[in-house]
Amino acid sequence: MDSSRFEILIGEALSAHGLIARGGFNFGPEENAPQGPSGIPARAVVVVGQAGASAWPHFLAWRERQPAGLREPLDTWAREVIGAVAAQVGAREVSPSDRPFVPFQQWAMRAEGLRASPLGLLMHPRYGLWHAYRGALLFDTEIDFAASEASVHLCDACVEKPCLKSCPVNAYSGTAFDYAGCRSHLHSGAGEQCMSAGCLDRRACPHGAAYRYPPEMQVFHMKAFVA
Ligand code: B12
Repeated sequence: MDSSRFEILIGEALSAHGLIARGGFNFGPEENAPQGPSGIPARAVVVVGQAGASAWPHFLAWRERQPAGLREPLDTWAREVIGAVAAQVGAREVSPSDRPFVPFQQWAMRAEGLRASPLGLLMHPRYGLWHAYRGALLFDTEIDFAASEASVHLCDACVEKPCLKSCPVNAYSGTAFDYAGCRSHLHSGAGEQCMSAGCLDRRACPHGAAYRYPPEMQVFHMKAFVA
């Protein structure tokens, strides 16, 4: 099968779950690549994710059919649906939550030409900060990826940096994230606004407004973060 037909097949299989292929790349021969489907080091990876709330209704419909109290439901759902796509296209699925962690942001930077915002989240030229990675497909053979165009890094032209001015406890310094400070604020009761509407620094970014997560999705992620 030629590579463009192959990429269309992967895209169609993922879109049934509101997911998208976020680009990919071939591992170099000297790289310490994770195992591909046959157990040898993978030669190629396709990164899978969501833009805005594209996968949210699919996840909610799936969760209604699951037992109450299921732990880590979003990871479980993503592993299930991306695992099924992997089986269909002869790949091995890996999750951002697999231990040891695989370097999803480094992979995404290579796959999509993105760079990090001052918050550590990758900035996308269309989705802004409102996107995430749900898995990746590892292949035994190289893929003839279309050359990715260098994308504009919107943070370069952002002088005001509102994302560094909205957090009540200044959890983001621009170079590091004060995980403990953020969590203790959220647990203190004073973090009600963050818990109900989402991270204030992330929401302060003007880009990707059309992809901003809806309130119930923000609440879901904040609850997962403080748990
Ligand atoms: C551990 C982890 C965290 C830890 C970070 C602890 C630390 N200082 O390392 C904590 C719990 C703080 C965290 C928080 C969040 N995280 Co996080 N996290 C991860 C995870 C699972 C592993 C990171 C890692 O060590 N990777 C291994 C190294 C080798 O890979 P890497 O690509 O080089 O990793 C880079 C990141 O770790 C980054 N980094 C370091 N510290 C932090 C802190 C934050 C907040 C972020 C976003 C990145 C980041 O720097 C590394 C060098 O490039 C990744 C998924 C993954 N597998 O990578 C998600 C991931 C980086 N997180 C992500 C997100 C969205 C968040 C949150 C914003 C959302 C949330 N609700 O969880 C929060 C921030 C809280 C808030 N105020 O909203 C996304 C980023 C997506 C994007 N658009 O770029 C990822 C990729 C998961 C995903 N499913 O997409 N996270």
